[in-house]
Amino acid sequence: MNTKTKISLLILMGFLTITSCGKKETAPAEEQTETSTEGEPAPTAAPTEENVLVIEGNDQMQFNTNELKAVAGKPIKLTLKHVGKIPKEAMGHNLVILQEGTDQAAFALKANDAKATDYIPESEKASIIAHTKLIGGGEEDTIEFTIDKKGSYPFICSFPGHVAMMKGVLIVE
Ligand SMILES: [Cu+2]
Repeated sequence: MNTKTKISLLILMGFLTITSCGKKETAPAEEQTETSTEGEPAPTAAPTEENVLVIEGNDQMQFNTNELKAVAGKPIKLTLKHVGKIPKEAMGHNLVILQEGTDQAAFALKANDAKATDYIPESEKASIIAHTKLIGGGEEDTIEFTIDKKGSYPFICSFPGHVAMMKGVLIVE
């Protein structure tokens, strides 16, 4: 007995789907641009300020730098720190900023005789732009002043004998 298996062929009719690509893009013509507001930068924990200077003097009769830099026409805040231990009678330090072209040696000689005014010679006031007070070990002093004219201004410690080692230049740009 032959089992005739009728295989019915299913004719699959493939439908050709014609997809017409008629895309209509309606893009927004205008893009909104946000105008950024000019806000102040977010405050930081330790803001960096211009014209804030710190210089140290020690028991070895030395400043820790011989060059300071500042911007003209803006207040300068300068701090002198005595990081040593010796009292000011024996190892006093100050920082005296002098006019350009001042004869430092001549100034220092006058300063030697000005013990009563902490070695700031009254007769030479015209040559002094600014100065700290005389301090001893562990002390510090901060002064504020402004220099309008760009230039190189010598600074010294006017304690007797110190100018030989304790001197430098403040560059104002
Ligand atoms: Cu000194």
